[in-house]
Amino acid sequence: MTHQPAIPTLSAADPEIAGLVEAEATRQHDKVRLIASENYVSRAVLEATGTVLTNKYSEGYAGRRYYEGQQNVDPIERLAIERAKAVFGADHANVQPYSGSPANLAAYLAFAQPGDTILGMALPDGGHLTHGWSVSATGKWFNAVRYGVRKETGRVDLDQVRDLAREHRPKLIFAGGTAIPRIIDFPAFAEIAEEVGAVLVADIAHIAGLVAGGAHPSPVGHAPVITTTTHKTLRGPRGAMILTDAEHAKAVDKAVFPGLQGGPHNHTTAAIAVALGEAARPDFRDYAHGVVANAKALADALLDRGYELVSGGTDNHLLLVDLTNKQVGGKPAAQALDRAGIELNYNTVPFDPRKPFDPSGIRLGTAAITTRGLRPEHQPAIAEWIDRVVTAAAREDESGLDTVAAEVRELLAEFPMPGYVA
Ligand code: DSN
Repeated sequence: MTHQPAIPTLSAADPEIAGLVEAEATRQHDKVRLIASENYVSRAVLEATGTVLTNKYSEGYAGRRYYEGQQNVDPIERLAIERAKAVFGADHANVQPYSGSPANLAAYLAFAQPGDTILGMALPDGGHLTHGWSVSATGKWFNAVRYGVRKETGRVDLDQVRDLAREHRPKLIFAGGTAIPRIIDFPAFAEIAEEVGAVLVADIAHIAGLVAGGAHPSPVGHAPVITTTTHKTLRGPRGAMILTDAEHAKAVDKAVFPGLQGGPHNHTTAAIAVALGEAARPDFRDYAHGVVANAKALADALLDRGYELVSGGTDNHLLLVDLTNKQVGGKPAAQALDRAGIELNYNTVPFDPRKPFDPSGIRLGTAAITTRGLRPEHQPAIAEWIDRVVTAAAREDESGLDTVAAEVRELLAEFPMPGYVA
């Protein structure tokens, strides 16, 4: 038994599922987890997600529900809301969106009509599917115009954002994405949105924990609508929130329920409240700054080994590595790294000549390894492992991967994982 909290009843009732859960706990323990959107939640958050709150329906909002029996759920949701408002300094919070994509859909439903023009970051440049990419409902049901990054700098091209906004007069402008290694200039986006009369939606899913911990500038006061998942750098359960100013609160609440969703997932709401309680503590500020320090140290160590980073480095938790000069695609590199105990994802890089399913890059993030307790002095070793494996992948040589995996396990054995006991 390795999973914590222990799962003896599940093991007896359904050994097949329990075995896979145990194996996943071990897998998460034994790998350097560098997927930029993942983390390790605390044991308190894990416990909250596994409670009887999952049995309860609560359509509506606290004090205005469509089902009886909300004596405990109402205060839980109110606590989550109050903690979200306090952590981020927002006027209003809705903690019911099931995840990041539904949270973004709520912004569309609240402030645009099908066929309206919206402006978002192109997916291959670092945006998200729900910022209007063609295969997403948001790209099919809205007239999506897309901005990107400058080729010379790899940074968001704010001149292009302004030009496109002036030309197309979008209803919504999305700032944020999934592969942006640099600080997002929320005041600049706000100025553009104000000029063209658009609602600025800051999607801070990746950086929410950094914002909460003071390691990235906050969009509050610049973007009237802020969407975020709760499970990335914020280190909560899988879920989402929308923060708004007072003016946009009612429309967002109506869009989430009854516009898009039925009953909120109350066990998730409780776990979000627990995670926000953790994010309000002073040690979370150390965590957020530690995430950035680790990312910068990993970036420096990879640059020293001749790796090309989009934008030349990082300001946050995330690195985007272009492997073109290493003569290997992102996918075979990511697969070899996973076999060697280093888990990340292959990713397009801006202006990628290769296909999204076989792109030129890999994306790395330091949220999970920082939770685990790794520090900047550990990053050169991680970069050295990455280099050994990428070099081997370029030669299609698998012989050294098990050795790297063993070295990874040896290092990680010193760093306890919440949710696992050896
Ligand atoms: N899947 C998330 C990520 O990895 O960034 C975005 O939805």
